[in-house]
Amino acid sequence: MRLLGLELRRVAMPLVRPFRTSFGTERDRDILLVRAETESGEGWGECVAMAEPRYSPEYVDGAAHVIEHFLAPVLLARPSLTAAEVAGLLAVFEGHPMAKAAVEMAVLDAELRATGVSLATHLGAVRDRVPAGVSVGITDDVDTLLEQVEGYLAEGYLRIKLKIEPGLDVERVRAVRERVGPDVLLQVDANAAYTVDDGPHLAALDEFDLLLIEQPLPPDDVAGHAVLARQVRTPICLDESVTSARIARDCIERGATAIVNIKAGRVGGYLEAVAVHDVCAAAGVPVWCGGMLETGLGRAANLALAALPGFTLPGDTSASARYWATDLTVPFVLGDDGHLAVPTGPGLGVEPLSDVLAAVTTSSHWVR
Ligand code: NPQ
Ligand code: MG
Repeated sequence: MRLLGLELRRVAMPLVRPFRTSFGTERDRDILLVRAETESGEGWGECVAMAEPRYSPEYVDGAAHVIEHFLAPVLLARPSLTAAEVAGLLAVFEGHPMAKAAVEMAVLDAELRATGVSLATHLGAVRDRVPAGVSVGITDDVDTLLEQVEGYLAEGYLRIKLKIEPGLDVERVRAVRERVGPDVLLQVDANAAYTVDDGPHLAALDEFDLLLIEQPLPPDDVAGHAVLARQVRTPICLDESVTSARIARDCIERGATAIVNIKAGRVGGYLEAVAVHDVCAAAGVPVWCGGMLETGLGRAANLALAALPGFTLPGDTSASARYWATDLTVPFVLGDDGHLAVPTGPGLGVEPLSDVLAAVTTSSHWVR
């Protein structure tokens, strides 16, 4: 098919509650959506870059700029294009995985909608529903944290992830574990807030029977994670460090990670995300699907990915209501069993609701 244009559309979405991590507090999302216009119909992509370069070097204005000036021209110059070719064509540019992933997602959605195939089927899904976990931000005090955790458990979430940082870690986890009891699946995410010298301190988390400790050290400290893995009994799970299938294999071989968080935006697209899944499956390493506070578009794609066979742990794929009072798509709702249904329609299986899209759009720019 031929790509005729890419629409770069910005939407402003208020979060239902502030989300604090070790790198900052988010109150609203300023999200870049990419609409691919092709000869055979349109497709949607969502860029997971934040407004500021805190989680990774990418940020939303930068992503829009690199798409407009570098990525789009390469794809628009092709007389015909398939989604499978996008990553290879864009590989001439260094970095910018979230921008590349958003463009590939839009082309892939257009292609699959044109052929009537769901993203889940295309990626190799083996499930029609996935267990829902939830990521709980750092709170001002312990009581608020316990209240939020109990609220999510009452809603039916099957796994709780607590954001931690130095000083707000061991005692917070102790309080939650004491409150929820031994059977609740519990894990923590440090977003790179510690150093390799914190090994003995992080080993104090071992007594709380956590599923994993996510990304304790900076993304480039693979060696440090391998050292840490020998000092703590709780499995280390890398997020920020894993930027490709090749690096996933390297981190596993070096003993730096026993479990992997997969986010398509971080690795340059859903097709590379499948490659990360395959590397981990071959090594016997469990994976789960991360989240980046996506709208229903990115949420739909994450559910398709999370339905692959190697995703044996509940992910950060939560219901729409975890983040939004009004989602951009038909909302994803938690079933009584704490699962979310994998979309079955062509492509993403969802599209923006036109009235909501119009209400939240702050700008639109076509690149042709
Ligand atoms: C993580 N996500 O696993 C990320 C971090 C994160 C659900 O914990 C705006 C956009 C705010 C992306 C805050 C979860 C964000 C963001 C946190 C990602 O590390
Ligand atoms: Mg993380």
